Amino acid sequence: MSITITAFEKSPDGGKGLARDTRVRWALEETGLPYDVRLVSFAAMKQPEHLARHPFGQIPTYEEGDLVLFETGAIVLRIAERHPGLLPADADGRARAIAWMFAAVNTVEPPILEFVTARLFEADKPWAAARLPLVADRVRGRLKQLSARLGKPDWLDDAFSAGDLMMVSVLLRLRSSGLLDEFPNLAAYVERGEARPAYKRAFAAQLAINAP
Ligand code: GTB
Repeated sequence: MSITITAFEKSPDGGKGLARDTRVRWALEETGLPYDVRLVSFAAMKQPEHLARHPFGQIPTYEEGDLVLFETGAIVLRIAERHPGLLPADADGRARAIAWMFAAVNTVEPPILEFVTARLFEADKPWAAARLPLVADRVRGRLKQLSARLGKPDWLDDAFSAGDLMMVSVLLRLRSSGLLDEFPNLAAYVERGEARPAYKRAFAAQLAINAP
């Protein structure tokens, strides 16, 4: 069954790999699945054809035969459940990996998004200087907890899983802020993710489209 995902026609990040199609590409590369990419402009994302795939007019989406999915957590889970390489074989290990996927998008990503929004998109607001330290501290709080839990091991729960793929993808958004470097084990964790051949292939594929 052929797979098609959608991605920005031109990502605003100019190829830093921060748009969310990268995590889906990464999952597909980890499992060795071939895929096609349909590039969409910001205007096209809000048109009925794309809204039929994604109710919120966003990327990425995932098409596999009659199945159309949105939300990266759901997409990566679909890939991970059907193809070896991203979830442990034992049921309890799978459940824990899925818990880390939810933790990434539900617990760690929200304060990071708040921080990124405050830093990059609200910097000209009169209240920006007062708000930024507050949201930065919320991120630090989460990173401190995650750092304590990860400790020294390479991955969150034994072998690399879809939980790590999602967590590393979420943390990557912090790189340019320097916040990640306050937690050396998390910075090293993210580097381990980026060093995986599958991540490198995913990154190169999006860069080929988005490089300025
Ligand atoms: N919860 C959804 C998911 O996980 O799939 C969120 C999807 C989402 O936010 N998609 C963004 C989008 O389509 C692209 S990734 N935005 C357009 C819109 O809402 O109109 C977010 C993103 C965009 C740009 C950068 N960047 O330039 O650095 C980074 C991340």
